[in-house]
This record gives sequence, C-alpha cells and structure tokens, in this order.
Amino acid sequence: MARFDWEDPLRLEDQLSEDERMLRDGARSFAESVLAPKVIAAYRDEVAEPGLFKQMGEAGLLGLTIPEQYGGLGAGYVTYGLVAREIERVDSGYRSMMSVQSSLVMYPIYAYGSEEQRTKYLPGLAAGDLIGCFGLTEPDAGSDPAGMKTVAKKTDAGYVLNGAKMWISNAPFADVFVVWAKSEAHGGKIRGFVLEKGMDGLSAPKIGGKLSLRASTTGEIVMKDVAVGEDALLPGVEGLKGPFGCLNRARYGISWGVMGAAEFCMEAARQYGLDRKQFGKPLAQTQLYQKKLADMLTEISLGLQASLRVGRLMEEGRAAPEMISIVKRNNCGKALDMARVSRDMHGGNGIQEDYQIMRHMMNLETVNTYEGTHDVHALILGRAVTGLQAFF
Ligand code: TGC
Ligand code: FAD
Repeated sequence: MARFDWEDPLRLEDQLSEDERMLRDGARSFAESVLAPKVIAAYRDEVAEPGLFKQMGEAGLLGLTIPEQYGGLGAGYVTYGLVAREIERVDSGYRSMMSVQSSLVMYPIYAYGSEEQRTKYLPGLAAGDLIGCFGLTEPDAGSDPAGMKTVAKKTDAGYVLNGAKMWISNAPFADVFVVWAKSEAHGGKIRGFVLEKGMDGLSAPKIGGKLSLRASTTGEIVMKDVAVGEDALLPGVEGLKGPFGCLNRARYGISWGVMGAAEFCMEAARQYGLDRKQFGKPLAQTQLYQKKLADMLTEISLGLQASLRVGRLMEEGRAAPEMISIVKRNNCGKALDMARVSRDMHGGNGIQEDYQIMRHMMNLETVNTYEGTHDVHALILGRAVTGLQAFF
C-alpha cells in the first residue's frame, strides 16, 4: 500500500521536471529569505518597495516565460505557476508586483511589440531595472473594459492620449506604462501604447486607504494630452483580445498563487491546533477542527492539480480562456474561504499580525476581485455552457 503524505497528497512533486523543481526551490528560498522577514511591517506600514524588483530580477523571477535573448528564462507556464505559489505563500501583494511585471507588461511587449520595443524594454524589465504597470481598468470601466473612455488621437507625429486609469498596481513608481486606449485612427478599436515615466501630461498618483494588498502599491494613471510617437503603439494586436491575452497568463498565475496563500493558512491552522489545548486536549484532536483541515487539504490538492493541468495545456498551446476562468475563479474563491476558516480556527490570535492569517485573508479579497471578479468568471463560464451571454 502506498504511503500518504499530507504535505503532498496527490504527489504533485512526481509530476514536475527536475528544472521545474529547481526553479521552484529557488523561488521558495527567495521568498523565505528576502520577503518573509519584511512582510509584516511592509503590510502594516504600507511600505512602497520599488527596490524589490531589482532583487526579484537578480533571482530570475521576472519574465520567466520570455525567451532568454530578451532577458527571460524561456521557462514553461508550470514553472511560472510554481513560482507564483511560492511568492504568494508570503503575500499576495508581492506576487502581484511580480505577475504584473511578467504577464501584463513583459508579455504584451514581447507578444505584440516591435523588435525595437522588445530590445528597448524587455532586458531592463527582466533585470528589475525598469518597473512596469498595466492600465486597463478605469473609474467607470472595471468589469466592462469595453466601456473605457481613454482615447488616442492621431497627430502628424504619432498620437495624443487622454484619459484616466484606476487601481493600477505598481503605477506610482513605474517607469513603463502599458496603457490601453480607443484609437480614433483605428476605427475606435482598443490599442496598446507604451508610455514612459516623465512624459508631459502623465502622472500616477498613489491610491491610499487600502485595507488589502498593502505591501503592493496601487495608483491611478492620469493622461492629459500625452503626446507619443508612432513607436509607442504596440503594432501586433487590435481589440480587447490584446489585454485579454495578457490577462489569460496573469489569471492562470494567480490560480497557483492563491493556493500558496491557502497552504500557508492551512499549515498555520494545523500547527496552532496541535499546540493549543482546550477542554484538556489539543484543538486538532476535535472532530470539527479535523474536518476543517480535511476540507482545506482537499481543496488545495484539487486546486493545484487543476492549475497544473491548465499549465501543461498552455505549454502545449491547447488551453482555452474558459479553462483559466475555472481555475482563477475556483482557486481564488476557495483560498478566500480557507483563509477565513483558518482565521476562525486561530481564535483571538487569528486577528493578530504575527499570526499572518488575517493579512492573507484581507489580501485574498482583492485577488478574488481583480483580473475578473468571481462573478465575472462565472458569467464567462455560464456563456460557454449555455451559448447565451448574460453580461448585459
Ligand atoms: P467579448 O465579446 O467576450 O470579447 C471581445 C474580444 O476579446 C476576445 N477575448 C479574448 N481573447 C483572448 N483571451 C480571452 N480571455 C478573451 N476573452 C475575450 C474575444 O474573442 C473578442 O475578440 P474579437 O476579435 O472577436 O473582437 O468581450 P466583452 O466586452 O463581452 O467581455 C466581457 C468580459 C466580462 C468577459 C470581459 O470584459 C472581462 O473579462 N472582464 C473582466 C475585466 C478584467 O479582468 N480586468 C482586469 C484588469 S487588470 C487587473 O486586474 C490586474 S491586477 C494585477 C495584479 O496586481 O496582480
Ligand atoms: P465593478 O465592475 O464595478 O464590479 C462591482 C461588482 O459588480 C462585482 O461584484 C462584480 O462581480 C459585479 N458585476 C459587474 N458586472 C456584472 C454583471 N454583468 N453581472 C453581475 N454582476 C456584475 N486593473 C488594471 O487594469 N491594472 C491593474 O494593475 C490593477 N490592479 C489592481 C489592484 C487592486 C488592489 C485592485 C483592487 C484592483 C486592481 N485592478 C487593476 C482593477 C480590477 O481589475 C477591477 O477592480 C476589477 O476588474 C473589478 O472592476 P470594478 O472594481 O470596477 O468593479
């Protein structure tokens, strides 16, 4: 009879290559040595840490899937997911910093950019010398990005952009802004533009007052007559499939990342239950406590297997966006539930920053909302099942 290992219940380890395990272990060691020691204070004090990008770049964590000639590692999507899991085991905000840079800034420049744009930006972004952000959401266009108001008007020299983006990760300290706008010269179709810090009319004020994802800095992007040359346009894509192509990759990474946060919450609850005695015995020896751990173990095992499957299909070029909706939606929703349960299992201590559960719980509220809310992914899947779209 095979032995059961609660730390690897469905033998995920056996399904990974040696290279995948090696890069995963490197990310774990970075997360434990660099990120974990600072996260409690960073979250409490809402510390902006642009310097972390350089450290992530040196550790090879930025643009993992981008070919080596542009500074990436040319790694597969399973590696990317495994790394997201390790970083988010510490904090969703740190994973956000990394995944925006990799999937939402480097990927579109690589996939839709000209050769000049690739060579100009990608090596610096991979090294963490440049920091990127991705502007799709607007104050009046969140779940419905087609309703965006940002416009690009054609001029003799290039384009002039006007508009405002909202809730943009990394924006206040970004050097490179991938921004999506309706281009009048292209029949009002959505096009991508690469803007740079310091351009006249471009600003990125910080959004304060967040009670979630506080270790990641979020801002607006305000564009007032920002004039750019023709070389700022991403030539390779037109329409919403441009930003959605990037979101597919980021959403997939999130599906792994949140499982890392959930694993942290589950392992903490297990240890707490073994250590804490009430009514003369460890909490972990009660039926209710064990049921909660069994539910968590089950959801995490299934969530990881599903993400692994989608990652392999992505590597084979056979992943449909709806598959990504399944894992983004289910893993985020389940991770949030698990963090709430773990918070409860820690009793009063569960609200303390030292136990770290409440921080994960608060972060996961954001992760359940961004990159398509839980309900928006339900509607994407509902449309696939019925053939009827229920968005409007
Ligand atoms: P719809 O008619 O469905 O599609 C319009 C065009 O886009 C194509 N498309 C996709 N292409 C590639 N991948 C996908 N996943 C795609 N989904 C759609 C589609 O084929 C079509 O192409 P074409 O050539 O026919 O024009 O568009 P819709 O307007 O009805 O969309 C509806 C909906 C709700 C699915 C979509 O708008 C949606 O997903 N909304 C959620 C918005 C969202 O996810 N925003 C994320 C902002 S970025 C962010 O949150 C970053 S946080 C990062 C961090 O800090 O970690
Ligand atoms: P809304 O779209 O107004 O949704 C509000 C509620 O209505 C939700 O519950 C939603 O599910 C529901 N809803 C919407 N439409 C329907 C419908 N048709 N039927 C039923 N229910 C519906 N965006 C970027 O572009 N770049 C970033 O880097 C970025 N980073 C972010 C970082 C943080 C910390 C946060 C909080 C957000 C970030 N976002 C970013 C924005 C994020 O993607 C949006 O918040 C998200 O897409 C939801 O949009 P909204 O906030 O406008 O909510």
